[in-house]
Amino acid sequence: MKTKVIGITALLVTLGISWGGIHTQAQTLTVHKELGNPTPLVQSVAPNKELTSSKDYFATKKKELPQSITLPSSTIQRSTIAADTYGTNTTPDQALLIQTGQAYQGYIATEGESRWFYTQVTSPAKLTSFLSVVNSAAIDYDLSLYYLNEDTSQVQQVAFSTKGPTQYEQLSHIAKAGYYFIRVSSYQGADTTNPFTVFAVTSDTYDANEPDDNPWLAKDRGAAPFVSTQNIDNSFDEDWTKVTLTAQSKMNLRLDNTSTYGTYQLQLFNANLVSQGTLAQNTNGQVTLPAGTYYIQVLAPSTFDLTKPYKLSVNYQTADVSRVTVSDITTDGGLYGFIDYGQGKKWRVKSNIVITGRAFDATGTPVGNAIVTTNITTILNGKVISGTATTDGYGNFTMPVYINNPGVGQYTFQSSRYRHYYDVVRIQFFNNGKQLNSDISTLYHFAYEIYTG
Ligand SMILES: [Ca+2]
Ligand SMILES: [Ca+2]
Ligand SMILES: [Ca+2]
Repeated sequence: MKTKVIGITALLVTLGISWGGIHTQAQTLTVHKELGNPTPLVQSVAPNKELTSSKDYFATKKKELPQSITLPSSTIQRSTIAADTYGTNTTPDQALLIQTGQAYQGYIATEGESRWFYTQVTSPAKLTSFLSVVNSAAIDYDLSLYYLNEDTSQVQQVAFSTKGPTQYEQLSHIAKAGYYFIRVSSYQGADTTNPFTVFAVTSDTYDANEPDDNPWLAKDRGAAPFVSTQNIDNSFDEDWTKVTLTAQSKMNLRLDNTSTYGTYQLQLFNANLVSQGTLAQNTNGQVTLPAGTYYIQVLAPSTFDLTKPYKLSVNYQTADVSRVTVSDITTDGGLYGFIDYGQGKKWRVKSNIVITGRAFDATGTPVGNAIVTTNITTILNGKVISGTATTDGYGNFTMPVYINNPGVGQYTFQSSRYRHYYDVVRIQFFNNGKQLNSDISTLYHFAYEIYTG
């Protein structure tokens, strides 16, 4: 076995030297992902684009590529190759060496052909490979990764990415030291004018969910709520999660990121890999989704921070909210209280307030994981102040609201030594865009006071 290992290593080194300068053209390309212009996920909107399509992308099996290929020993000593404009690396034994971190371009001349590349991983690492494809609905190239078993001279498939036309392919694999073969294959069409670009990069550190760079590698969370703490370990890293809903559900999504260097984005896909929308970091999103399989992708569109993990939280609202009750509203200004200035008992507020309450469905059962929003309509210029909160498992919510608009003092109240000026302002509550019944509908918005002696 020992001699065989040396023999193959020597072969690869030979290939690298004799072919590397001729056919593998390291490009100083700026490789970037075409992320398209997906629409933001907006709370209370159910995008569900093209869900009526009966064709489940993942149920449509593409023809299988071989799981393992034995390198023919007769070609090992071959030292010359025929010139071919579009590359002769059509089989693994003719694979071209690529260096990690560099992008290479190539062409596929005939539908069904492949172009093979290989790279050496010198110590265990996460290996990420990316394929930018020809932007044509008639051309579908796929990407797969094989590990060279030096004992058997077989290359064995360890990962693949087989999305549809115009979609880039990406995969990741926790790699041992050794040789990895990257296959770009034509599932449909070919193009000798527009090249593909293939790229491989290694990461020394990575999160525990890796490899998870595409829907086939996605972590399966079923229908259960979850919180996933992960990081983006290179600018191409994508972290995919699969969820399966057994009934129509209101899904809450949130991507928390405290890094000041990296900016992340969440995108939700249906089973056909059609985007349902994107969600910026540190914002709440809720979508109503029919039963089915969905994929959540987290990536860094511009900058990433290896050292600061992000937190992806997904849970499901348990029922439709019908009403809320408010048990407390704290405020700044020494004005806390549920008082009566003359228009009935109301909570008095100034600017920094916290509303504590609970959400219920039509039968009076508390609703967990519901996003409750409020609108407070102040008097000055009619400015509407909004707040939002998510209920816990028992329907309780705590909602900070900053009323950044002063009261005008449309009413007065004379106390023993002070005259209070205040407004009576409307407060409303919503869930999924629908106004809720609530036990309060107005607040006293304190403006100022004058000492009257
Ligand atoms: Ca493809
Ligand atoms: Ca990651
Ligand atoms: Ca990943």
